[in-house]
Amino acid sequence: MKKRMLIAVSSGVLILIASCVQDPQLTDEDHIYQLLVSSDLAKMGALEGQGEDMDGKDSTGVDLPEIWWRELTTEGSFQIFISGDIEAGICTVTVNHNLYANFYIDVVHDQVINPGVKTIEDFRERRVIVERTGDPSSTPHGGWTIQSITPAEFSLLDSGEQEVFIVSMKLSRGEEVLLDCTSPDQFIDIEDLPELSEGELVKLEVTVLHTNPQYEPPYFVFVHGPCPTWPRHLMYDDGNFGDETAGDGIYTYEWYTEDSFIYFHKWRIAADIIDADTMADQIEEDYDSGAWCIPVIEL
Ligand SMILES: [Ca+2]
Ligand SMILES: [Ca+2]
Ligand SMILES: [Ca+2]
Repeated sequence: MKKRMLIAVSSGVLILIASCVQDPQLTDEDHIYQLLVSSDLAKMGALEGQGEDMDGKDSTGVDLPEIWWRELTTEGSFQIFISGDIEAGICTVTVNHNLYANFYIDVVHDQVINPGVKTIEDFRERRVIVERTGDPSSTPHGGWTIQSITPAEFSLLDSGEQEVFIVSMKLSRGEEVLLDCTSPDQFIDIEDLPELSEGELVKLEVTVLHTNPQYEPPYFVFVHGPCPTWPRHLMYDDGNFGDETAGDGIYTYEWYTEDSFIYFHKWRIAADIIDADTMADQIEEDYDSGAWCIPVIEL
């Protein structure tokens, strides 16, 4: 099986720093590392939020687990890889922060929480453009600031096992498109990140891919964010919840923003696909999921 390897090509600088550097003469690499490790814009979350009670079925009567949730066990070290010319004062940084978690799933509809556990080993990656915009000697982080970011992409560490993928995510508020992302490599200027306050009607539309569908439906799609009551909800392609066209492959969830986060301090919105094979039982080690996650500026 193919294991994903840390990206490390010869043209760049790989930096692995376990703790804060004490040396007063910090290098630019040190400053950039500390900027990213301390920034909410570079963090990637763990999609731990729980979901609404589906009573075991979606709106079309398809069986869903009685309950499921993810629980972080440990995170890998925060790793950055810098490419571009640091001397020129602008560079692209790839941030990797692996995720080790448990996927608790209860498919026995007996009104008792008696889940099985599946292992999650995820590779999370985000790219960030940083620029030196301030005086290196008198501004934080040596004058380095974050200019733009890609979505955080969650994929399986064992990439050969992955069959489900997010393909696009679009967030809108009425006619206003707040985010239209068609690639995990798409940079979003931090000035253009979605800005939301509580009580706004927003809609997330997502397209996905399953490379080897075995079930009907082949997968389930979820939104994580400041959603009603629970921070996680099922997305629909059946004409409900703001979905414009049933069965067109665009999964939708429309909601009034609400501060439902239990685990998180900062708002973010994620699109999350889970293989139906993963959801069909609570005993097989067959966790398969992919997600994109973007920070949201809370007004
Ligand atoms: Ca149960
Ligand atoms: Ca649709
Ligand atoms: Ca299975």
